Amino acid sequence: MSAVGTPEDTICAIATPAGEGGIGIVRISGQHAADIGSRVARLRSKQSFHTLASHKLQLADILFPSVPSIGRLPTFETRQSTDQIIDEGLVVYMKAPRSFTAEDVVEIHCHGSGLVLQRVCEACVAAGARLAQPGEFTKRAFLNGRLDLSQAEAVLDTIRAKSELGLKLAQRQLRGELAQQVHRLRTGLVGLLANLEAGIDFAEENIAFVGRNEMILSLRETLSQVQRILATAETGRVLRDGVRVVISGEPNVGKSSLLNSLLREDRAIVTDIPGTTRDIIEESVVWLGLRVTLIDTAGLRDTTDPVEREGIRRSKEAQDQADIVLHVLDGSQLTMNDLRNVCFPSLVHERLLVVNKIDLLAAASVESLSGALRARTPCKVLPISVRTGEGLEALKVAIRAQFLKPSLEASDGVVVTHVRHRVALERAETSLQESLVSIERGIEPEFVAVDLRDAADALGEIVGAITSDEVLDRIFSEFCIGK
Ligand SMILES: Nc1nc2c(ncn2[C@@H]2O[C@H](COP(=O)(O)OP(=O)(O)OP(=O)(O)O)[C@@H](O)[C@H]2O)c(=O)[nH]1
Ligand SMILES: [Mg+2]
Repeated sequence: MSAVGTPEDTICAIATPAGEGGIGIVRISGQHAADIGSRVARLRSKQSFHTLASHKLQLADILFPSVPSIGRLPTFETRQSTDQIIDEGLVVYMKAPRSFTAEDVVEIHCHGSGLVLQRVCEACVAAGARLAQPGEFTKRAFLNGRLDLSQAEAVLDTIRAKSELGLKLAQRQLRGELAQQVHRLRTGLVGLLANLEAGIDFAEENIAFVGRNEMILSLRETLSQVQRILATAETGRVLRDGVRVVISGEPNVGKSSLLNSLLREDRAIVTDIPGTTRDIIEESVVWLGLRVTLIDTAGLRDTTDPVEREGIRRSKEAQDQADIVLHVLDGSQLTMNDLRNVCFPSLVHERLLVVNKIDLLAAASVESLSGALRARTPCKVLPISVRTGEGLEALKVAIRAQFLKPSLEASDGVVVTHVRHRVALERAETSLQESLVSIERGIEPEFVAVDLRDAADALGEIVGAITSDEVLDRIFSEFCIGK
C-alpha cells in the first residue's frame, strides 16, 4: 500500500448518512481511483474504466473483486465467473483536477442500505483502497489547493447548519468571501513588512523606503478593518450555535405555559399547583433563521422539599449559562403597591421582563403596571398573555432583536463564525496595535517588523497559508468519515 496522505494512497468511504435511503454513495479518491473502480464496478456498456468520459453516469454491476491486486486487470470473462455481485448502481468517474479533492474520484451510487454500502466499501478496500479518516476528502481538497482552510471549515458548517441564516453564512464563507478579505489585508501587511525590512537592510545608506506617516496610516486602516470583521464574531457565534433562552421566575407565573406556547406543543406539564416543574426542560426551535433553545426551569422560592431544592439549584445553574433570561412575573398578582417594594437587584440588561396573565387585567392596569416596571428596571418590559396569545409575537421579535440586527440578512458583509478565526483576528489586532505604538514612539524598525510579521501570520492562519499539522488534524477530525 502507498504512503498515507500521498495521492497514490487512494481512500474510500461511505459519503451519505447512515441509515436507509433511496440511494447511498461510496466515494473513492486518489491516483488509483479508476483502477479500483474498474475492479468494483463492471460497466454494462462493457467499456473500460480508463477510457470513460469524465463526469458521466454509467450503469454498472457492483462486485466484490476476486482479483485484488492493482496492476493486473482481470479479463471480462474471468470476472464474470468469479466475482460476487453486491448490487447494481451508477458510477461516475471524475478526472483530476475537476473533482472535490482535485484528485481522480470515482463515486459509486447504489441502493441506500447500510449493509450494501458497507459491502461496497469492503470491496473497494479489497481492490486496494484504504478507508478514509474523518474529513480526509476535505483535507485533500485543502492540501491540493482546491479550498483554503476557511472554505474547508465552511464545508463542515454547510453540512451542520441548523438554520437558514447559518447556512447562508456558511455558503458565503465557502465562496471564499472571508478568505478574500483576509487575504487582501495580509497582502497589504506583507508589502509593508517588505518595505520596512528593506529599510532596515539599507538603514546605513539612509534610504527611507516607506514614510513613517504613510506606514501609520496604512496600519491604522488595516487595524480598523480587522476590528470591523472581529465585531461580527458575536453575531457569528449566535448564528452558528443558536441562543439559549432560560425561562425563570417564581412558581405558578406561567413559565411552562409560555414554553409550550412558544414551542407550539404540550412539552411541559402545566398545573395551577405552584412547584409543578422540578427538572430542566429543554427544546429547540428556529425563528426566522435563528435557532433558539428554550429552557423551562423550576420556579424560584424558599422550600424544604429536597427535590424542589435540587430543581432550583439547576434552574440557577441554567441561568448562568443562558444568553438571555426571560424573567416571568404574574401580572395578576402584582399590584401597584407591591411594585413600590419590589426591587430587581439581579436584573441586568440580558434579561427581558415578561409580565404574564394580562388577560386577567384591565387594559389601563396593564399600561400603568408596565410603565411602573420600566421606570424601575433597565430591562425591556413585555406584557403578554399565554392564554390569549397577546404579546407573544412581540416577545419573539424582542428575543431575536437582542442578538441579530435586521440588516444582517441583506448585508453582504462577512461574518466571523469560528472561534479559531476570532482568536486569530484578535491576535492580529493586538500585534497591529503594538506595532502602531512602537512606530509612534520611534522604536527601532526591527521591533515593529516582529509585530507586523506576527499580525500577518495570524491572518495567514485563517486561510491556512500558515498552519501546523496539529491545527489541521484538529480541524478535520471534527468532520465525519466520508466528508
Ligand atoms: N389567566 C391566565 N392563566 C395562565 C396564563 N399562563 C399560565 N396560566 C395558568 O397559570 C398556572 C400555572 O402555569 P404554569 O405554566 O404551570 O406555571 P409555572 O411558572 O411553570 O409554574 P411552576 O412550574 O410551578 O414553577 C396554570 O394554571 C396556567 O393555566 C395566562 O396567560 N393567563
Ligand atoms: Mg412549570
